[in-house]
Amino acid sequence: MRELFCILLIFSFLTAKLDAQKSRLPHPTAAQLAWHETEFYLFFHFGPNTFSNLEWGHGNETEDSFYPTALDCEQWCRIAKQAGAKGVIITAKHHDGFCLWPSQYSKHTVRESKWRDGKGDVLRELADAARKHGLKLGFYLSPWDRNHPQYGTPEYNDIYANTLTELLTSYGELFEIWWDGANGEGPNGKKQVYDFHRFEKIAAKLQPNAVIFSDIGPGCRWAGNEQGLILTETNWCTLDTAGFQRGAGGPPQDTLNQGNINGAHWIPAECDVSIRPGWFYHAEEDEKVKTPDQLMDIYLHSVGRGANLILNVPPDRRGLIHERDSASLVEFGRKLKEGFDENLLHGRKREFIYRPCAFVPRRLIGDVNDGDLSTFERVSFDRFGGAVVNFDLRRKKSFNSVVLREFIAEGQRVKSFKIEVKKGKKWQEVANSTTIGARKIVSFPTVKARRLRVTILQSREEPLLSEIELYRI
Ligand code: FUL
Repeated sequence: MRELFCILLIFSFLTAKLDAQKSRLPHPTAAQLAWHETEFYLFFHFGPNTFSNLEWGHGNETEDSFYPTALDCEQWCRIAKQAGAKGVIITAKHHDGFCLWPSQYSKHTVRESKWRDGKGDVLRELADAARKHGLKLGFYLSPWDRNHPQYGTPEYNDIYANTLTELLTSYGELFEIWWDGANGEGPNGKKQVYDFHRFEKIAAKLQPNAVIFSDIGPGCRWAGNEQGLILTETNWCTLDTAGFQRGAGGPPQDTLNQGNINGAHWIPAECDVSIRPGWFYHAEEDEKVKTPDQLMDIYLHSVGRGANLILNVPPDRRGLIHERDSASLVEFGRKLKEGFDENLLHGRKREFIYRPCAFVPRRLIGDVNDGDLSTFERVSFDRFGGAVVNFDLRRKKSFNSVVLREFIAEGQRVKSFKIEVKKGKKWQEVANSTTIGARKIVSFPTVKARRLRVTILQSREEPLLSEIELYRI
């Protein structure tokens, strides 16, 4: 009898594990998983607009107008590191068509300028600095081009394909390629019909580890606003793209912000925002640089809601990050580090959790508080009557934030959850929310308590949690 029981137990554990693996839910590619872990990176809008004080250059700016007097991409990268960013993305070419590298497919580049006697290459300097400082690199290559004589003709698709190929083969490994949705007229007054299908194929072949950003992915999606925010608690990494196009034909902005719960494709949200009102540097905005607290608020409403954050910090006419921006960024980075420094659950035992048995591949079994994103615990709606994880801190501690991470390699599952602390003999709810995804930061007024419990209330399939962390931020 006992043997039969053991066999049945083993069988049920194994089939449950297989169920988890057989899930039909959309899930990220390896490149997207790595992208999720990149979480927060800087955006650099830099080019003729920096010198003409425009946001959208006309395309007829002289090449000589681009003349940074003290360009130092190492300074950009040092500050990015101090801010806690894990990567950098630069406008290799914005809508004005000027190329920050000597592209052989354009006559409107750094090569035609007097800067560094026409021998400069901003992308090379940034790629070298990023590598040196351990930052990932990405390029924004505007499809819209207000300078190129071929724009608005089928030949421009060849030009764009060649330019993309050049970029993707000259500067090492990239983690993201940014396709802006803006599409206006070129010099001949015509709009372009882009051959995005062809461009996607080139990117997939030449940089398989890079994720493509656009309104509809395929790698990641615009979050529907330029404030850098996921506006509600809900953010699904899945999206339906059928019938939609990049730019004006994209999904509605609230859909981009929340995703589609039953969406067919894994296309997670990326929140973009500038540290200043404009995307390019304007001296008159020096007083309007976002404060460290504002940046923290944006972080909590983007990364803290399962999205990635791309924060634009436009270099100035010297080719440096302005003192005001760097001061704000460095202080923000300090707050971030300090706030998430001590995970109060680290090393704490949790109770009432359905542990997978020893027959499940060891590499996938972990504790929800082991700090290892490549492992998970199943938080089953089990014999204890609920999907509950319960922690005993051994003594009362003050805290105000819980971080949850789903094991998204197996899809996004959790629909709602709540967090409670024990006050006397009673459990008291301190927060509740909807989706979790890659990372959810839930903040509440500081409480002092010894026991904490997280209950998954609804889930699309059995919840798989990678981490639960507790902080006082
Ligand atoms: C927009 C562009 O038109 C802006 O100039 C900026 O590059 C922003 C990030 O995307 O669509």
